Amino acid sequence: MAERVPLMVSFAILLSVAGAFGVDYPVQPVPFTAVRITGGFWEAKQEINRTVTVPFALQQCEESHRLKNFDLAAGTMRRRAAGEKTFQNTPATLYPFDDSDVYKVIEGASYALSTHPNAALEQRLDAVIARVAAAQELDGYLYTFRTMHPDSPAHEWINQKRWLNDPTLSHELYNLGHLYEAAVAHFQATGKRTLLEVALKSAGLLWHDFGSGELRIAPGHEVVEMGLVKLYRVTGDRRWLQLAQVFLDARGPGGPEYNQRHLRVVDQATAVGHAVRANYLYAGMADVAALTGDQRYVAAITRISDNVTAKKLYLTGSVGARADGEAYGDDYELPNDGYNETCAAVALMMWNHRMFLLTGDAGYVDVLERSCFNGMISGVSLSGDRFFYTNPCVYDGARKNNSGFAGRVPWFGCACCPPNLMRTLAALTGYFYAVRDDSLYVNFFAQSEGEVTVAGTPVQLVQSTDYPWNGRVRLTVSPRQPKTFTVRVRIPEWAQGRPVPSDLYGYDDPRPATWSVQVAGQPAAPLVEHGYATITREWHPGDVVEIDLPVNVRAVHGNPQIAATRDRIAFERGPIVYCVEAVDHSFLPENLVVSSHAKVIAEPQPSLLGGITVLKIDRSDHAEPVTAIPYYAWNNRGLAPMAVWLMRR
Ligand code: FUB
Ligand code: ZN
Repeated sequence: MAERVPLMVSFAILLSVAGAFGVDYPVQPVPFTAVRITGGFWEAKQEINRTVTVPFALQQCEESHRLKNFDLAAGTMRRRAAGEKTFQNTPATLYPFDDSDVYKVIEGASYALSTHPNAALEQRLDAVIARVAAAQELDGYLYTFRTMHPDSPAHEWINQKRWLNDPTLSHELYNLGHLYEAAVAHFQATGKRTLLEVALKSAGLLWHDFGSGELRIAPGHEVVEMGLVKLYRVTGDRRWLQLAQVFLDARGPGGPEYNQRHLRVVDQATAVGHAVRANYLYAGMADVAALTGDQRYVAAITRISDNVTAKKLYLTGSVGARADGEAYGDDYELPNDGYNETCAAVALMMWNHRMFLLTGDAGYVDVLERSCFNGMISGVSLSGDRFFYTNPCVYDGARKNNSGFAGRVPWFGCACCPPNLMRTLAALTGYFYAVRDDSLYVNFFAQSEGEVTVAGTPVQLVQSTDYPWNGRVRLTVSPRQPKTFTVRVRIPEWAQGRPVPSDLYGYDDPRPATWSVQVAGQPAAPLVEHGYATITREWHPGDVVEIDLPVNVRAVHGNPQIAATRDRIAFERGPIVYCVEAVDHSFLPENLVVSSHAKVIAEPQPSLLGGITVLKIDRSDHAEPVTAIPYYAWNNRGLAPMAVWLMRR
């Protein structure tokens, strides 16, 4: 098997052949609407998301009064227009960024509408959008906390003047970033321009206020950059792309690390500060780099990504170790009780996906997959209506670490995570495939059907698999007519003998799994390039690629520089990280001693926790083996201690 080329080198190689960089991503994602999940692991999760989480989140926006804030803002404008010059309302919720939750819920619900048209849901969104639109000021300004209470700041984070406190905490631009993403999602789902017009009016105001470059405001919480890029993509209006760049270039030097204003973005080299902000920034830089061709952004985010993958990533694919500032820690600062906000995992997925689109390197998708199966979906209960804000690797059974609560809860005062998860799951199939020229990238393994265009030819793709419980995947490739192109099948890093593309974690037995690929019934010996098994041939309708990625149980150790994992052992199987939960045992999981050579058996349990494979870890000195469950499924059977990293003997 070919060695993976280091990321910087691979990017340089790619640039020499990628004509499209500067026009868009060299690798183009296949939209989520072109791929349908037809069974298996993700079908259950996506169905719960669509049928439970989406309506639940809409209801929470109502009950928590986030929607009422829009009514209050509209009410103030109405009463003042009618002559009550001093009338104002008091916000009905705690935070000026609460508007953003409504936008994220609209976005996620719109994705669900795209895949499953639903007249009742569409009407419900129409009503929500009408309330949002009514809260927009005449010149396009939209920020309910100010509009409902215009004469003096309604919150200590807000300045009397628009935008001035955005570099610190007002979140005016953060809310708008989520508005723009929602507007594009809603327009694409329904063809309706209702929310899109609100977004465009708002963006017009940004252009008026920031387009000249005179007012230099670095967004205190990034995301407006990605939102503006989406507006650009849907309208073709270059002002929105320019604005995204204006906001990127307004950062640093000399500000706080907390929100990545310490250096100019092109000079940044490590992931610092608030993890969600940071990951949204890096994802936004990738977007702007792809569309403008500015390689300085690419160089910076490649350095930063290398720093995360080599020194700041949890085994579960989570990031943001520190509760203080919800921030990235120092290198190797990865305590087992780390903070690991769900949104940070979502944002890491977005960023890694974009790194893949820039480079065509599977290492980024390996990280994305790890976050997806572990530290991201751990954020939602199997029932779809209870959430984690934090995702630690150890829990004592009592600590109120989940935004002030012990265990999963229905909603939060600061409710960024639930709708972030919801929108991610609703559009998950957008991560499955990608295309570049005459290459098709197969990134996710999941029971599904999709339609893509490769080398100008429509190709139907059908995957049949029980992944992640079983690593056998049958991919049927059916071009409309015989056509030569390359299928690039990701061979995950875990199948090649390493959990992640760095030395941050290792397998006790680092030998690669004996993975194999067969094409049309014949064993293939594909070259592995940038982490992909490459198969170039003339494809005929119904050709079958059989991929076998043996999901052996692997004992994992941490890099010796991670204090928290010294003398500890964790277990994985395929992309799934396991944990031990005290529901299955009477002892404290973190004190559990397991031999490095323990025999471990994987046992499918279709009726446990939505259908999982458990691990039975033998302890020679005890009659009963230890049961380990997938990390993502913990705390679905009540509050109990849990640990990913066990003591090693
Ligand atoms: O600041 C808005 C959101 O609230 C952040 O993304 C989360 O980390 C939480 O602090
Ligand atoms: Zn969050």
